Amino acid sequence: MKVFQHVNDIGDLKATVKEALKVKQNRFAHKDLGENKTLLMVFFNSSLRTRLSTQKAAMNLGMNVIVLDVNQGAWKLETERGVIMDGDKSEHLLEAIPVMGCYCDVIGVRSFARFENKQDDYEERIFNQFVKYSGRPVFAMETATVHPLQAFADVITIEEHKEVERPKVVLTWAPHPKALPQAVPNSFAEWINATDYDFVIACPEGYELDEQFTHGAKITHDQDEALRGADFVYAKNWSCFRDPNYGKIISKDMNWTITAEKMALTRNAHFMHCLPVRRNMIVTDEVIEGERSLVIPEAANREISCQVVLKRILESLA
Ligand code: AN0
Ligand code: CP
Repeated sequence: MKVFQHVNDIGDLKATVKEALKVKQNRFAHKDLGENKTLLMVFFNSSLRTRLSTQKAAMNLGMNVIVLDVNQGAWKLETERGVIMDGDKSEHLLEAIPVMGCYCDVIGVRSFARFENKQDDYEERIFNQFVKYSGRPVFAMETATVHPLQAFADVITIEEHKEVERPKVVLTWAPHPKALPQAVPNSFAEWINATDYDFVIACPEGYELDEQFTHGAKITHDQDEALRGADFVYAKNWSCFRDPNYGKIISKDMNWTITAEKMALTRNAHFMHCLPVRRNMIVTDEVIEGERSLVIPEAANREISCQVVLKRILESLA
């Protein structure tokens, strides 16, 4: 595997989840695979889980790890070609990327949507430059439009906790004070669409996601209707995808917060969120602390999803 960005990049999802559960049973079984191989993690944005779980996964495979926080200590990077660089940016991405490639064997990139230009975000301008110019396999640690390591961990978590063969999974928008990317819900939709689960997306009008990810899922603007009979409730805020409001907030409706009353509509559903989460905006204290909350097991599975991805990449280098 040379690029990891979409569910199709890992081949058969069922078989890959099986592989993940096997890795989880013995996470040091392949500790020689990464010997003398170096992972470079490049962060344009903050992280807690991705930063720690990706390092841990790499260490389980015997890799060395270098972390670069682009906005702390590195030169400020220009990303547009053709710009006269007379401002505060000392270096261009077009030199920085191949230089980074000199010092490592695999690169992980975190680069969120900037919401300046929808086309730039949805063409994955930053991530694709790493693919094109680094000369190394590259995987997404949340890019402008996707967060596949999270979605993969979420599918593993659902497989581990489902109580019926074909669970009803609800992805619901919830309110948040700041504009957030669509990457997490995009990938969640893409990966759940690759399973045979009953999948419903609930969001206020105007918050519909890009159909390239949601295609095939049921979409409703009635959260209560979506929650009825749900086995898993996956809450997340995102900003608008559709024009003319791309990257903007058009609702902060607190009636969409996941409360105990909302969870009572479900079939004793598990609560899920990728974290970080704003309590009592997205979800109440009571629900996130409740015994059906899976937020910590989801985070724990980030080590596993990443280890499977790194294993595939290392196997293709060998
Ligand atoms: C990010 C987002 O919503 O995409 C990262 C989530 C994993 N969240 C925030 O910026 C708060
Ligand atoms: N869920 C997730 O990716 O968290 P971080 O932003 O802390 O990495």
